[in-house]
Amino acid sequence: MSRIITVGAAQLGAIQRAEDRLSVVERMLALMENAHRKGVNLIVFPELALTTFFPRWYMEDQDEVDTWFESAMPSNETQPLFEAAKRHGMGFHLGYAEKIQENGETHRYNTAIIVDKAGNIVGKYRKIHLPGHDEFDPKRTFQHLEKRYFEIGNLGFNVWRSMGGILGMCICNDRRWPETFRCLGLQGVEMVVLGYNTPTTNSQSNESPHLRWFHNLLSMQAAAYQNSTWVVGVAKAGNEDGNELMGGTSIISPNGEIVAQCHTTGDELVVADCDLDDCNFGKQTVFDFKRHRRIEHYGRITSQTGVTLPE
Ligand code: CDV
Repeated sequence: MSRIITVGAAQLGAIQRAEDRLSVVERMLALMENAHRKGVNLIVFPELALTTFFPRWYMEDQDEVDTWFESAMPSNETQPLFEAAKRHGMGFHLGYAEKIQENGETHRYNTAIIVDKAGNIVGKYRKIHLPGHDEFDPKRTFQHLEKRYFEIGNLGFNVWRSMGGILGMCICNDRRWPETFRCLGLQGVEMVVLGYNTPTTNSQSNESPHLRWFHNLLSMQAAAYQNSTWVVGVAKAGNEDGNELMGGTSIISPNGEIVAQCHTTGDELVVADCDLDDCNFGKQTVFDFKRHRRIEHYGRITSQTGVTLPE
């Protein structure tokens, strides 16, 4: 039986601070409609897809911060996405800011979900590698306050059997960490879906946009190859209130090759037929973990965070 998932990587262009969720959901529905015409089974939207990338704004008033969070999923505004999934028989991946009550306490996470073609949430991931800082930093040309607004994800790196394969998730900065993908690879992942909001410039250096683009692809392509998995990385791109976010949305094969890529910084859909059986060769040969991994020499990876220098 064929195990092809026709994936739509649905890049979103800029969302200004003043734009509301309804107008963003309208744009997402248009991308779903377009994807449906192209036979897409799974459409992937970016990190924090429903609003502007609000962690660039320093806020002290928690009520104001909370206006950027979803306290229900689906909500009134996002329900149409779930209905479109059912109508089109198309799964989707969505990143959003999650506010949740657990054991009588309020928690806030940078979250992503996989919704199946029946409109059911089948997987949830909460971002683990939160970048940035938690207080206003006057030395930066712009802020990146994820550590202020979100807690570290508490669900670990999981995979789910869905759409005929084994799917995994991570979010933006997680893609730069090989540990992320190896945890998923060790569960046999065949497709990792992820969204990102990556500024075109570095707020702390004069790193070139070219280098930023290169690091984005380098991380995802290496991860795909080293775990023999499809990787679908989807950007929120464009100029949000004067702040540039890079595009580069890509669908990457288990060989690490880019098979489809967006070339604008606006709303754009690229589609690829991803055969999950293409993962088999790498998983059975050079990256057959059971035969080749040498865990007796990997202790530092889980026992140490910072660098220990030699004497
Ligand atoms: N949203 C992100 O996680 N962005 C980071 C930036 C801060 C470098 C990223 O890794 O792309």
